[in-house]
Amino acid sequence: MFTHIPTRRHILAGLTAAALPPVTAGAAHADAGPSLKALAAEKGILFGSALSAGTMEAAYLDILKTECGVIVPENEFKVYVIAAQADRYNFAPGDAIAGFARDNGMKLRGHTLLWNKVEFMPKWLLNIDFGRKPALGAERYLRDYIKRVCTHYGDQVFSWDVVNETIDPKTGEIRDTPFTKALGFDCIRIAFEAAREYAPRAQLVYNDYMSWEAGNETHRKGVQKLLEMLRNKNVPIDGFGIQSHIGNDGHIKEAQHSEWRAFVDAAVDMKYRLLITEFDVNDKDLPTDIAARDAGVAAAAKDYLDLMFSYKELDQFLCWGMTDNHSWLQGWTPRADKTPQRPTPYGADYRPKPLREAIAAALRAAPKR
Ligand code: 9MR
Repeated sequence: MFTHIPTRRHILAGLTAAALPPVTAGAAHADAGPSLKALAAEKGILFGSALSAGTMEAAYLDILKTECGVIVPENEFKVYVIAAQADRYNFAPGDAIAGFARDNGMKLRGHTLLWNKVEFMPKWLLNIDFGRKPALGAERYLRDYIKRVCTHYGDQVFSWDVVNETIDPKTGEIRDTPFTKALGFDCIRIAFEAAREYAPRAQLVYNDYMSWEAGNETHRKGVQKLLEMLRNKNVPIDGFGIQSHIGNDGHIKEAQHSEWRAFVDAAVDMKYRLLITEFDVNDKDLPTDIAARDAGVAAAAKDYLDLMFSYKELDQFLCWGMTDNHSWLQGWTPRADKTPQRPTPYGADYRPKPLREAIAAALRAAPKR
């Protein structure tokens, strides 16, 4: 089971940051011109990043304060943190992040009310007994969980990833979980309805990681079918979160532009707002050489963001972390050459990289929404 603190990567990240000379955010931004949030705001886009409770150190927070208008807790609103124990809700890690956002005048996204994937549910929930009438029991549990989480954060969370990753990329079907066993598709409907009831002013989003690369066809098809079902059944939903972990399997050269456009067009035709919720660039298939690698990452990002920003329905853009040392990819998909990944706008030295400039350039080129 994955936990929010403290992973090997966080420990390594801490060591790396500690070993480096202190860099003030001002120095890091001196040549960078306007902040990413300012560039984005000019185009009607809200820019921000994920933040994890394990990485709340001052120099990192300075970058977030300078660059970001919105924060999303990377892990702290997940059920395996909030309800790690069946009989005790733990909001403390999430509250730390929410407090940081509030204290610094940043908006807050919520991720996620139903991550409908067994790998990310606490053990006790996997073995839960929903009683003699499992459909009723499961609905009661789900509604009560969503009620507690939504009312705890109230209007501070202006946008919720209500359901995350419920489509199995291999089959294109809804994944098997204790909730789908008891309720089938209805668990998705119930999650959105409960979110509408208990977070009535929040934007409600379906979030998933199907990407534009080859090999994602079944995943895209399954997600499109789900988006259609949600509309056909009048489920209360506003937005479609496209995670955008590009280079997912290290295939950033095999983007399928026209298939991707058709997929995004279909969501737009169904009147979904669009969000990039978790942007980063996996550099696994790029060379060891830093300059060549950073150029490859920047080029892939510019290509992708130019296409995505052409959709005026897209008005939120969040990175999944702002510095390489705090990226989940370090531990998740290590490079064959064992050098650290370089997937985010800032290096482990907290200085901006070519990816930051590529993001800035894409924002400058984006049409106003
Ligand atoms: O970045 C997150 C990592 O720290 C966690 O260990 C992992 C499991 O909870 O989740 C990662 O974030 C995922 C996000 O919640 C959903 N989309 C994919 C993200 C990267 O795996």
